[in-house]
Amino acid sequence: MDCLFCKIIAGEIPSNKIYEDEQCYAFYDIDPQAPVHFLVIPKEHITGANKITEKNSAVVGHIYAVIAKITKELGTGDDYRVVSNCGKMAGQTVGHLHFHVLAKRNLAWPPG
Ligand code: IU
Repeated sequence: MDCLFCKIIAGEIPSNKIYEDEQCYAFYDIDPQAPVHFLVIPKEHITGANKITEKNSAVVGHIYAVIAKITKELGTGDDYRVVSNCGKMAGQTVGHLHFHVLAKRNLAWPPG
């Protein structure tokens, strides 16, 4: 298993865990880009947003529900941004589908 995020799920690489269930795992980003910055990843190894299919997509809806629950618990209000970088040009550095959640600062649009 070469995937860094699969290793985080397995506890082989440390992470600051926020939430876990049978389908997904959430942890604080080690290089935060906002006062609140965490990642939510599916436990199933999906390499990126371009590999979401009708067959494996249910976890994505679940992840958005988990994000709504976590942001409420963290007191971010209803203001947050969810980002999934796909591919090198979009800034993806880890080949395991992940959703960044950024909050508690004004976020510019468009992103860089
Ligand atoms: P990206 O969209 O693939 O660039 O996001 C990967 C993120 O994973 C990036 O923000 C890293 O800081 C973060 N991260 C982490 O939080 N913990 C780790 O052990 C590793 C990466 I490796």
